[in-house]
Amino acid sequence: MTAEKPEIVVYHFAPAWGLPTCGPFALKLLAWLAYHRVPWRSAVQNNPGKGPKGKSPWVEIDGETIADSDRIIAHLSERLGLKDAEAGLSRADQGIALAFRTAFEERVHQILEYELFMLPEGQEFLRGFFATDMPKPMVAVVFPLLRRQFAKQLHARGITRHSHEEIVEMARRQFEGLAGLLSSQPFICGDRPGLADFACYGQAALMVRWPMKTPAATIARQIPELVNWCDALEALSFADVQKAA
Ligand SMILES: N[C@@H](CCC(=O)N[C@@H](CS)C(=O)NCC(=O)O)C(=O)O
Repeated sequence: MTAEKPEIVVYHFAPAWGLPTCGPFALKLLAWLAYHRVPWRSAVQNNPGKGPKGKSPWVEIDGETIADSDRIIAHLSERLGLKDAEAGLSRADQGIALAFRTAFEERVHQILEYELFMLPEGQEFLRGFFATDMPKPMVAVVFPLLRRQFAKQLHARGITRHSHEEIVEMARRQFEGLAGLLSSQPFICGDRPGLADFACYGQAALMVRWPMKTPAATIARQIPELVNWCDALEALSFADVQKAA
């Protein structure tokens, strides 16, 4: 294991809503890097198709390309000898943290994409977002195709087999579950944020911070534990962040 600082370039969706990216898995990774004061260079890339797994984010580390936020974090933790707060938990609590973060990411990511691609407020944001990369007449052609692709994907993944009210209820349960974990300690992993915090933060913070009045995001913003936890994690990570040039 070497403690030498690698050259890291992170390919991620563009910033939005005061956050360094509007991609949930990229936000998890950037918050983790910033918290551990690992310098990185930002490369905005709004087309996930350019990455090796067709998903955002991915990184180049000393010229080697690695995709998937969990794999990137595992690689860098090993290489830089970084110990996660989860390592201090009992084996049983490590299992619970892993189960919670995996379920939260899978479920809330679907809800987040549902609000962005299926609801009018989200669609309006996305049209504007794509217009920063392509001429408006092209957005008018590309966006409906993309929306159709996501509609199929969300149906295949299961979320849109539920009614709108059922989806909103699922969001409420996820956010209240997280708030429950945060009711007796500042972070899911205890006094310090760990992998479960960064993973859940990536999904939840976008909804807490975006100004759109979509129903799941509105619920998230009304839960004080969630908002305070986002504030605390951001203060530890993004305040005084050391980026590579
Ligand atoms: N397991 C991956 C998930 C990455 C992911 O799903 N990224 C989404 C953006 S939030 C994506 O690129 N979606 C594009 C698509 O599915 O076409 C990770 O942790 O990095």
